[in-house]
Amino acid sequence: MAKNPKILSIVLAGGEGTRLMPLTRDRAKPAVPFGGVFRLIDFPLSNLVNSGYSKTVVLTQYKSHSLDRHISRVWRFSQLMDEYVSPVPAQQRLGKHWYLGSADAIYQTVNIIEDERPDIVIIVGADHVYRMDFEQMVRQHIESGAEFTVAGIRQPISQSDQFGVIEVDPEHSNMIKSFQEKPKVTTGLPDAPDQILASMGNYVANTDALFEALALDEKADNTKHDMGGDIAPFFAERNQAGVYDFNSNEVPGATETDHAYWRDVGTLKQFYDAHMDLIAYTPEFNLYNQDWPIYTMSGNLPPAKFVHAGRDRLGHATDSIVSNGVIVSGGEVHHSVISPGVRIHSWAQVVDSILFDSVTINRRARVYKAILDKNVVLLENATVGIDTERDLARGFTVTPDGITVVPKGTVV
Ligand code: ADQ
Repeated sequence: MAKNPKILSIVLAGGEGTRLMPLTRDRAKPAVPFGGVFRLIDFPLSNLVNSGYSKTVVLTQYKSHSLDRHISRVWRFSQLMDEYVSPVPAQQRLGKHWYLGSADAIYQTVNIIEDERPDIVIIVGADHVYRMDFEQMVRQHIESGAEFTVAGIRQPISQSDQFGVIEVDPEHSNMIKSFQEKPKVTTGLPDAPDQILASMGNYVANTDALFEALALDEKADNTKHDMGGDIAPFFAERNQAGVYDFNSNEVPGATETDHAYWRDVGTLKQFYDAHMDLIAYTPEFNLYNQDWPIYTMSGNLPPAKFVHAGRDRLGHATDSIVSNGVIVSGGEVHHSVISPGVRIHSWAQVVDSILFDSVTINRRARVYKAILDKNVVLLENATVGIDTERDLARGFTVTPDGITVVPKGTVV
């Protein structure tokens, strides 16, 4: 391995995100808004840039229009410096099919990777909220001599069937003895029987070894062409898979509470809960850490404005995140995340909720424990989340935990 290996990052951004419906009805999961001004993909891309890696291809597939637009608007780097984030749509280069799985997605873009001739590739998913310095993982990968390294984090054993589960080699704690994708596990870790070591879906690989594994996988029967299901187990079987402990990752400016914060936001409940983490009194995930910024661009908007429209109409927000371009005029916002361009009018109430771009809440309307997608309008006196039976009857999604989700553009 060269002293300064050439590194290319690949972001897997083709997942459909069916469990986030209706938020993924018109957009790919990595393009789903998060935290008022961000999109999910801003988290992995910011982590890569902050780690010093500025050549990235983003593999897109389903409903990628708003994702492509976001990437080309926000993530355009200096061509002069040869730094880029480049969206690569499914090519159907190798046959008349879309990507079969995440491994196939990479295999079909081998020509693009070869153009860059990297020594090492970093492969990351696009649907998690976290801060991570990938440079520390790359360093361990090189030092261990493994061909392939998986980032691991402890998770409750009850969730083993949602993750790749790593069994560490007792002789070499940096190496993986076995890797199983989404098994139902009954035995936990030796020092924590109620936990497993889960794959975060982030990998570092030597390019040659990865190409070899992908080529074998492409020809194999009995494969889902999946990075977690097929490629990680392949390297584990030949004793070439290392494991990187995310808990050891140090990011500048991290607090004790948000050190090693990582959330899968694949379900509406997880998505909602991760938002509530942002607005906690001591935030579990601190968006204000400017030593490791999360980058985005949210339009040319003026600052948020709060208007007292009369004695009983004190426009205000408490325990909330309020974005630029918002006007709260005589209404009340509590414990909520408000995206750019939202309007909240007199006597209206928004509590425990997430409002996407340009939502309008008219006079006396009330919102409780809800996610309102872009351009939703609540007419005067309308309610959402107050009567979940009624919300269901109106065709809205209501999660088992009672979070109501109203699709883009609905007038209520
Ligand atoms: P999942 O998230 O269930 O588990 P998958 O659906 O393959 O795995 O998604 C992984 C990433 O690849 C996501 O970012 C997704 O958007 C993207 N992706 C999926 N199919 C794609 C395709 N055809 N083209 C491009 N991108 C695609 C994975 C691992 C587990 C690990 C969890 C952690 O497989 O081992 O534990 O992530 O959440």
